[in-house]
Amino acid sequence: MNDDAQSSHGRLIIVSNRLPVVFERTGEELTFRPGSGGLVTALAPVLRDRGGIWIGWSGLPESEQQAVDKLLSDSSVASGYALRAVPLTPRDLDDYYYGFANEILWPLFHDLQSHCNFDPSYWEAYRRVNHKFALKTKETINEDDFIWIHDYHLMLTAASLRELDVRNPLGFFLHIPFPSPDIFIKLPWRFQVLHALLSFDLVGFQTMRDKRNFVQCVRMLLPDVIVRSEGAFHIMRHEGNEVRAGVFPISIDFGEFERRAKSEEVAKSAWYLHEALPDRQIILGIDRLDYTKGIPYRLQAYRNALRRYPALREKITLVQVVVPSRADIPKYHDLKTEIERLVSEINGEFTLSGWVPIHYIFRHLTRGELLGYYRTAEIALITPVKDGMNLVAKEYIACNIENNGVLILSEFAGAVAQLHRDALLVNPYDIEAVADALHRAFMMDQDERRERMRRLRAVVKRYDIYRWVEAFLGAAVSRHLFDFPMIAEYIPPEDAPDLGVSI
Ligand code: GDG
Repeated sequence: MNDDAQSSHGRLIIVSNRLPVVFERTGEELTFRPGSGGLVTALAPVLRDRGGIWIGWSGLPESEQQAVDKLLSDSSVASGYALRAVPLTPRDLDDYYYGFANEILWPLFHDLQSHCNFDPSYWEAYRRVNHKFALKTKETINEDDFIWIHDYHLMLTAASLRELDVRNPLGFFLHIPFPSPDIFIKLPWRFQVLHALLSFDLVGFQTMRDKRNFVQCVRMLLPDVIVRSEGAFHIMRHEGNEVRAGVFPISIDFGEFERRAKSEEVAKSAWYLHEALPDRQIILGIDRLDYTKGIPYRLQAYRNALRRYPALREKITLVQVVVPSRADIPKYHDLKTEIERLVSEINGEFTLSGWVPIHYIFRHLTRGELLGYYRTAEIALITPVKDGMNLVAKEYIACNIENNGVLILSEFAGAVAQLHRDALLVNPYDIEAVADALHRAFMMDQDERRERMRRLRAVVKRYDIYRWVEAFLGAAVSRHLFDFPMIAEYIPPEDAPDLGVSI
């Protein structure tokens, strides 16, 4: 164990696939700057106050590892907490990250098993790399540190740590959905993954449905495990270990989004965006390029709305931002081609002089641009076919400081569990229903918009990212079970058949 850590105790060790910083090399000089995600914003103060270390891959090739290690050991004091990099070889990256994580776990856990490539060599790499993360963690920690491991890339790390005789308390949070038993059993390594998850002390999910799926998988595949429920938690006894499973819906730094949305810079950018699209409502879609985000169905729904509701023509504009992602994977390339074909078909069918129905943007927006769109759009159209949470929905709400926006939200986004009362809910596969919701949002009067948005803002403000961190860490250290509020059962709309879905 690390000598310089001996004097401190009870620190927080975060382990995730990537470090929360961006490295930049200019000639001889290697530098890094903090990343901008909500997770790092929320965890940084805790890491600083309590002392802590973040362990993850640097994003750079192995040849840079010495330079990265040197830079990180020199800068640990300046950032208030230390960073430690796990070296990954090009083969690790291909087979563990692109392979097992992105070609198996990502599609399977989003219910898209037909997208999976169950290549056995990926499993070997996944085990090997999870072990590498465990070795780096072991060499970094102190006896009484709490270790919090994040996401689907690292589901075996606790089991490796236990094999390495690490006895520290171990927490895990899954950012993506956990699939139902019918889907999970298709994973050739289902027993190993489930066993490994039972090596943690606390396992956190985004929604009740994810937790329920996990518990059902354990009951079905590992009948020797004793499962009981206690308050909001399920407790599983397995080989002398007791694992608690709970629900912790992740959120955003509401105050920071709201503050920045009110700034002069964002107000100006919002004004210019609308000035360029006068007398019409802006419908905003913002997604990473990913087949889980339901972009082709959304475009078809938009076309359906323009066909069935001619009054919408020239009165609405869809701004669809697609952020490039995982471009090396062929499925993602095909998706981009499909999106661009649909955009050009729809623009070809409906464009009139002075009106283009879809503004398509394929690039990463600056934070200022993103907030400008959030603030100015009258309608957010968020229709993933499956999503762990969907932070874009919460960010849109936080930035809607004029209280005049309408959120159209997929029934299959985790966010629906908290936002279902005041968003317009849609089944993203039902393009006519999404078209109807667009029409309804367009027609909604200001009073109804204000009431709905006011309540949505109150929910996101109350249950922000700080509350999430507090809830997870509270549950991890306390023998008292922490019951996270605001988890609603999702009831499908009255006129829909009862799907028996609870989220
Ligand atoms: C995983 C789960 C879960 C997007 N475009 C731009 C941009 N963004 C930022 C947004 C938001 C983030 O990216 C996307 O967050 P999501 O939650 O929508 O999705 P994933 O990246 O898939 O994340 C997801 C999440 O983990 C947290 O647990 O909600 O379900 O899949 O923060 O603001 N940021 C900038 N320019 C862009 O163009 N600057």
